[in-house]
Amino acid sequence: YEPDTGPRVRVNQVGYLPGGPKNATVVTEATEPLPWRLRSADGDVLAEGTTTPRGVDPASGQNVQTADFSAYRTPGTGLRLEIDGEASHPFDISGGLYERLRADSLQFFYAQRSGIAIDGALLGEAYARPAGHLGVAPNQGDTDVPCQPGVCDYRLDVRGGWYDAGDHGKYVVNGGIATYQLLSAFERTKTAATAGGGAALGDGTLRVPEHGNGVPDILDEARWELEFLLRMQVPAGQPLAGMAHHKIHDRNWTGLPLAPHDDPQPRELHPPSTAATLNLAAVAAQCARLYAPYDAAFAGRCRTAATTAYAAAKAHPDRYASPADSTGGGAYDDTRVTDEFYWAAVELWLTTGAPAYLADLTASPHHTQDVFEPRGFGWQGVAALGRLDLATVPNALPAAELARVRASVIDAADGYLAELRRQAYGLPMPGDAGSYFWGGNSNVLNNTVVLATAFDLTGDARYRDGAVQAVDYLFGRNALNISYVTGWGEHAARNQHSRIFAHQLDPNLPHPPAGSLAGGPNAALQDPFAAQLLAGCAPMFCYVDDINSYSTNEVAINWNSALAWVASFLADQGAA
Ligand code: 9MR
Repeated sequence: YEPDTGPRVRVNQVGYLPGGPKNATVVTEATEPLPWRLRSADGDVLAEGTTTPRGVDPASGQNVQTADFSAYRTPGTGLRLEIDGEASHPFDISGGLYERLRADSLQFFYAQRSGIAIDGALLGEAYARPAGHLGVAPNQGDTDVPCQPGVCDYRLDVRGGWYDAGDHGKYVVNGGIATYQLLSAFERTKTAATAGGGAALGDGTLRVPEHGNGVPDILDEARWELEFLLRMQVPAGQPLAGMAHHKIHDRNWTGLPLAPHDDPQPRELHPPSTAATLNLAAVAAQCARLYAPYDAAFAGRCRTAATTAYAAAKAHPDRYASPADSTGGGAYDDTRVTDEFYWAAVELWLTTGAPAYLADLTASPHHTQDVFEPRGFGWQGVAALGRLDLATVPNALPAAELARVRASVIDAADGYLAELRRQAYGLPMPGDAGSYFWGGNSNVLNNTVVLATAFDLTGDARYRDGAVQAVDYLFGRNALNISYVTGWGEHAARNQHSRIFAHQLDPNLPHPPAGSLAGGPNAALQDPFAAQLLAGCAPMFCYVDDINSYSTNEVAINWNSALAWVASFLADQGAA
């Protein structure tokens, strides 16, 4: 299998911010520096310079050189970079580059909503569909869902929320990190100097049914999931009251395509877990402080859920979701929950100021450890979420403590900066196969969140430039010359694994909406399609834009939430 990788000059196909870094990579046999030329859409030479030989890039196996044209700052469209007789895909230089991505990346969540009809007038007629999983035949849920045999003898109404990914499952741990990132993108508008007070995320900024209700649309979208997460809590009076069920999904895996309202499978609640319970505690605590100005009753419900969930987790600290529980839905297993305890304690303390949570977070091993790993945080490792909020959300930590917390974010950002400079393709993750795993594109973005936060904390342009540069990789500056975001860039992924957006299998169905992020190269090739097609691939080549490859090319709420956070940051930098 030889993918068509297009021109050997690899750029961010979306483009570059006028005042930002502008880097490209060329695949070449040459080992001596080469001349580069930046050309206008009309072919005029706008700037020229010389490349830097970088040798063989370990993740791609390619001999590469890099070009830096940051000094050119004039806005333009349809520009191309020419090196070694080859011209790149066209790109723009513009401050408004990422403005629409801010909304596109968030619209994905509306498209993933369960329990509500998707309005074609809002999202485009191709995306209109009836409500899924409201108990209307052939659906069997999610309004009155039993537990798996032997797990409980009550039934719960767990309607709503977002479908996790290309499947119809709903998982509290992954809903947790995704909701956190949307709420964090909103909360950042209260503290970050470049966030313009949050107008760009306010009411009327998204195409959601709730626009015009006086509440910022990003909060309306996040609330759709929060209401579901609250419903997953074990009711008072039942065994394990206050804990959260780990997940709810089909009894058996279904095929593709399958519209949510056509899913005939029985739906089942899986056992409560400590990790899910702490995810609920953390995001419900965020909810309590962020919705208070808009809906005091809802904020109060969140606060109660957060405190009861946290107490239940402390009473049952070792209920782990089984790695074997992956029939009909993903496992989302996790046997180390000290990081979830830390994150939940942080959020509860930031919201309530109660000394008991401060005592818990201070006693956590994560409070003094480096929580930022080279390959980024994710649903299984969430200590960084707590640390980032402790560093940015106003709180009463003693000055020296707060300084140490903030310094840890900046140290981590220094590490990611050094890493992206080492990489010929500029990504802020180590250059070996270990960086190419299931959903790794979201980890690239999560490291970008840390760079962006370091900029918000310090105002030091090196971190902003690092964050801006890091996304070049996702928008086409990579071995496959592909943008991993649908609708963004000349050559972009659009056949992501999804039961809903299954255009590749049925031309009457849409592609994923613009702004949908693919999981990305996965050197472990964990689906049969990729394993057969891509056997022996160099890590950065272990990806295929085919709907069958769920381990390299799925969509997922926790990946798009990372994109949404970063897109909002980038849009702010273009405007700044
Ligand atoms: O994102 C998850 C990834 O970290 C795991 O390695 C993988 C296998 O367990 O599962 C991924 O999550 C999938 C989930 O299990 C089911 N819904 C689709 C998710 C994205 O592929």
